[in-house]
Amino acid sequence: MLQRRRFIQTASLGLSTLFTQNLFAKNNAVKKPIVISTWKEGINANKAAWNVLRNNGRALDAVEQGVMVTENSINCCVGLGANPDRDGYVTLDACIMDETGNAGSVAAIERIKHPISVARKVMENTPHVMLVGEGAQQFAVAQGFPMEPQILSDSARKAYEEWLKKSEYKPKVNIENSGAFAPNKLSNGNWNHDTIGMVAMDAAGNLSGSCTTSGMAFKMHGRVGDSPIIGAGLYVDNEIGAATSTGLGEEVIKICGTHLVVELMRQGLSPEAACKAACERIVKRNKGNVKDMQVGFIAINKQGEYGGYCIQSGFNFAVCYGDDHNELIDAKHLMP
Ligand code: SD4
Repeated sequence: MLQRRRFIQTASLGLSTLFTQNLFAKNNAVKKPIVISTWKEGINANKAAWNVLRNNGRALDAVEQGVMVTENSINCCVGLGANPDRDGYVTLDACIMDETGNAGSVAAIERIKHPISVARKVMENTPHVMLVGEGAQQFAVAQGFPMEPQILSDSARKAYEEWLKKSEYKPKVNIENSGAFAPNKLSNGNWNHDTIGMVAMDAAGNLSGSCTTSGMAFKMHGRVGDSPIIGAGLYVDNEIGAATSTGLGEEVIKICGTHLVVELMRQGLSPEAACKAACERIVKRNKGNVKDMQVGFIAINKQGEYGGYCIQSGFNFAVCYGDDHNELIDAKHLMP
């Protein structure tokens, strides 16, 4: 009798363990490490981040080194080669956040090649979160970053000269540029973008994120968008997930976009559903008048699930995980 009871106990224990393990495998198959980033430039940025992650590196190092590739790229409008503001100055914004919830940010910084690394120094070496303009530049120099010459890249100079003819500031969907011409169109026909946002989870299961941009081309001097704002362009909560954004920054700031995405994931939404809900919030706030407005969000959660969503078609993001799998995915969009 005793033996039979013990058998039943063991059998039921076995079954429930098996059941839990199956459920775990199905619902909680943690995909890590993993890195995702905005736009096509994300593919190259992911490669650098992946080098860190696949060698058991820290997500924070991965997201810094990943977006530095884009800041360095001459063919991309993220770093110093980017289009200037309406007064002819290239001003850059960036922020970074680690697994402990620490954050650093710089805005409207000029003549510094890697704003993302300055943002990291703000996080690690100051009691502050954000430095702007001249103060950010002074800090960067004090930390050993060289001041680069104040010159526009060839493509930026041409675009600026063209823009000056009409001097119209009118953001265009998926171009983040101004006027009827499209100076960000590359010779290979692809669009170029002025922001990269990246979020990653390392092998230890820790999350971090980064975002860096030249902001909207031909913006007012001093204008700062969502990208360096913690909770707008980037948010990381190591218990839940991480999100970043791109597109018309003013709209992202008004809904605290990435903080919203992470909080929606906390309530149980998948990364894609959370990104979609944040896009819907923008559309609703604008009473559906979003014809000329693009915003895209991407996110990962603690289970290593990822997703993205945007308002208009045309936004894509790069996802890298597993066996060096690095793929560009077209985000689903709200508007037809
Ligand atoms: C900004 N969100 O400054 C940025 C622009 C952007 O691709 O994402 N461009 O508003």
